[in-house]
Amino acid sequence: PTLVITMPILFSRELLISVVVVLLVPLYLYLRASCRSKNPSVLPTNWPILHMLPSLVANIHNIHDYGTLVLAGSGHNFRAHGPPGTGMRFFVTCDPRNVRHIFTTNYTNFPKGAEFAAIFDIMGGSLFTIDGELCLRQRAKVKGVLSNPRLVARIAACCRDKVKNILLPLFTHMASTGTPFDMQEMMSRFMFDLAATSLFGVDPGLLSPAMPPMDAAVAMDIVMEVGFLRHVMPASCWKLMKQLNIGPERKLRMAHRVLRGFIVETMKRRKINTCHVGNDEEQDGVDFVSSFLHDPDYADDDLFLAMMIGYMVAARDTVGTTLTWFFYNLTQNPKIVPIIRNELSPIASNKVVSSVGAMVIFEPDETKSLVYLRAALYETLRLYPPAPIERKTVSGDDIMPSGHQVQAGDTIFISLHSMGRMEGLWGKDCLDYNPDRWLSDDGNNLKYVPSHKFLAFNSGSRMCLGKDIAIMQMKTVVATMLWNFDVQAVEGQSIQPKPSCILEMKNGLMVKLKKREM
Ligand code: HEM
Ligand SMILES: *[C@@H]1O[C@H](CO)[C@@H](O)[C@H](O)[C@H]1NC(C)=O
Ligand SMILES: *[C@H]1O[C@H](CO)[C@@H](O)[C@H](O)[C@H]1NC(C)=O
Repeated sequence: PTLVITMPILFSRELLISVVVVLLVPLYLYLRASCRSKNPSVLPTNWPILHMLPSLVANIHNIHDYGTLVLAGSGHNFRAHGPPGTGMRFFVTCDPRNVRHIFTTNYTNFPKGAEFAAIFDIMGGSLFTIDGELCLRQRAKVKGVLSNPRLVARIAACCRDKVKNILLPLFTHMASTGTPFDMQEMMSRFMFDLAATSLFGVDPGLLSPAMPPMDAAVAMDIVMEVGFLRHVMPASCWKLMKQLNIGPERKLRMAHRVLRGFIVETMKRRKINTCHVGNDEEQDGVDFVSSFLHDPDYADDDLFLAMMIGYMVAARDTVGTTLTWFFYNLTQNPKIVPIIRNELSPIASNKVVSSVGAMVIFEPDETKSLVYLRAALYETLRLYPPAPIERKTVSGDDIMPSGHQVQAGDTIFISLHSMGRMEGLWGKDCLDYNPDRWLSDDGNNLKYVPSHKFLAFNSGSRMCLGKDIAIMQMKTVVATMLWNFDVQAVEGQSIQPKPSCILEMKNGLMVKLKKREM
């Protein structure tokens, strides 16, 4: 059945070749035997115990859609386990009642846990992988830094300058020559620069006419892709591969080296730069890193590096991915663009444009209150949450609001991707891109939607700390882009998400730009 047909996909992946032979073949034979009796070709509508691995492996290239299908068929929740002896017990949910329980009501019972920390060992000890007391402390610190008005103002100014001085000239050139280019790569370069600038006060210049190699950005993608494989593999399996330094683990190790090198190098450049500006105290609050340099809590080199990598992931991958999906959706839904332009037009008409055909730049402050633009971004985040899954561990036996029991040690996967696609949550048109669903009846305000239903920025005590910054950056890019250009997707490309902890597009997004006549 399905399993047998799709196994070659797995074999053809260079990543898994060595392990497959050693570990997965016996497993595969076992699972094949157990699947025969269960009629796996029919999708389960209510499958209390799913031998997860075979279907997962068979569908790994399309994991999010598969999860959505199973979650929709099973009433938003299902339990799964790996073969006996692997100790893999999962509860998979996209039910907002359970999400509220896990993230808020009984939050302390659902830490990220040791396995999550092991999967992202590259950020070990940093806010992104820790729980409990330690987390409270680090979180308070990061929150303080990210809400410093000087830092926020500097990030906004930096975003605006980068749009004006680099992005617009570059896109103008692309438009004039009609050259198709990969929007995902551009956004990835752009956000890498912005994230690094707000972090270190140093611009790596990935988005510049020279288009330098983007090794560190690629290394970050590898961290997220291998992290994803680690999520779906038995821990013993990837740990063995790590020890043997083979397959994806080898790639990860190299990526780690690249990232370390990048951070060390950038810190050196920062020193040189700050010598001209003044001493570190003057720099305090202007970039993220200065608040950590003199803090004894972060004196450890490894922890410091882990923090920086974590911050780069949080700030760069998320926004870059959302922007790419946003532009894709707009190309598929041409009706939306004039509505956004309509919202921008009072701002644009107040500007004195220096010459005919000159570009209009929207300042971060000017787009702050735009409701429809925000709704359009939320709609993209609903369908394409950059972090498509959350993982939690159960610390004590508990009963979910849905009635499901979970046991200490179980792993919970929350599919954000599926959550945005449940008819039961968003209605019959749940798969349509429709910003209107976010608007109040008079259309002048946003509707209140609780974060346990719209989980893109997380919910409860671990809410994203950069939400406002992210929205500001996205609005600034989108407003300026859409006002000045028509964006067209190149026809005939296959748009699919990549199996990764960040919902990037597997093959990128080729677009063409046309300068708007005004
Ligand atoms: C569209 C953009 C963004 C989205 C969708 C997003 C989403 C998220 C999510 C889902 C988490 C929770 C991760 C987890 O616990 O597993 C998170 C945490 C976090 N985000 Fe964001 N984020 C975005 C942009 C940003 C930006 C631009 C920054 C920084 C300027 C940022 C800073 C953080 C930090 C520091 C945390 C850690 C909070 C904690 O663990 O307690 N995020 N974000
Ligand atoms: C929270 O979790 C604990 C287990 O740690 C459980 O005993 C308790 O019943 C749960 N509380 C609620 C409100 O569900
Ligand atoms: C955006 O809109 C289309 C058309 O409504 C919808 O089918 C899809 O789910 C959304 N995403 C993409 C990539 O088009």
